[in-house]
Amino acid sequence: MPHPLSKYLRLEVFPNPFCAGCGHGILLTAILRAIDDLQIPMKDFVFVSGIGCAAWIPSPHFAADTLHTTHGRAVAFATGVKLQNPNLKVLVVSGDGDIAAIGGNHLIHAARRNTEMTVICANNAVYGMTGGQSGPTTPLDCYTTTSPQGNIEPPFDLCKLMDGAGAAYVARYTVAHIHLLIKSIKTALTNPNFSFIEVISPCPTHIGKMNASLSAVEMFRQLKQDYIPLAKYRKMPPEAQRKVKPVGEFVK
Ligand SMILES: Cc1ncc(C[n+]2csc(CCOP(=O)(O)OP(=O)(O)O)c2C)c(N)n1
Ligand SMILES: [Mg+2]
Repeated sequence: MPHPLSKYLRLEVFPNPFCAGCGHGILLTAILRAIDDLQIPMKDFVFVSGIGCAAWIPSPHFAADTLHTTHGRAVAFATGVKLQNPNLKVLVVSGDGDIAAIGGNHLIHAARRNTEMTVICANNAVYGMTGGQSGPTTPLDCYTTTSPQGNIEPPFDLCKLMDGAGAAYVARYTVAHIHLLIKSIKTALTNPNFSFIEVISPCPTHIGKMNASLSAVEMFRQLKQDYIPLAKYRKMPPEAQRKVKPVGEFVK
């Protein structure tokens, strides 16, 4: 029996390029499930990505119009698409390096201008495709190929950044919160404003290997321990809050 989502895929490009245990494949499925639930035809979408492992989520996998652009410029290309044809649904899917490092300025100004699009940042806390360098969301003390003694730079909280820049919808989930993530993608796709979703996606190949040789399974367990629903998080004492991060809808 064919997979119920296979009608949305270019099956000839499979198997996909993601490493075993990478969260990006789960995010790929979550996006397609949201689109399937909403019954929005693929011809209404343009999917835009930059360069990186996460940029492969829509392109070449989605059987739709996809723009696989240059590193850091996905939101800029997406803005151009939306201006040219406002009837299109524009969905940007790309990595933390792409969206928040080299592409950070495009991101904050699209939020400030309330350009109608959804931006999904697949945050694996590292430049995955280029060999595991630290980036703007790498946690303090985390070992990467460019922080062999532990990362000394504090990471951005992307949701706070987007809130501050004026985004109309801001949420964070992990790939271990799949039902809430699909619901959030549906909310974003039906919101006629700038929407931002940060999706925490484990990278066992770089972060796992460099940090206590965490396996993919252990990294998934850690996601469930470390990311706490917002309502519960708000009731925690400050010392306990410092050890975890909230998931949920921060701006709606
Ligand atoms: C202008 C430019 N600078 C740098 C690169 C090299 N480069 C390609 S992908 C990438 C980082 C990808 O990291 P991220 O966006 O977090 O995606 P991931 O691979 O982690 O999913 C870099 C630095 C490039 N292709 N173009
Ligand atoms: Mg990354």
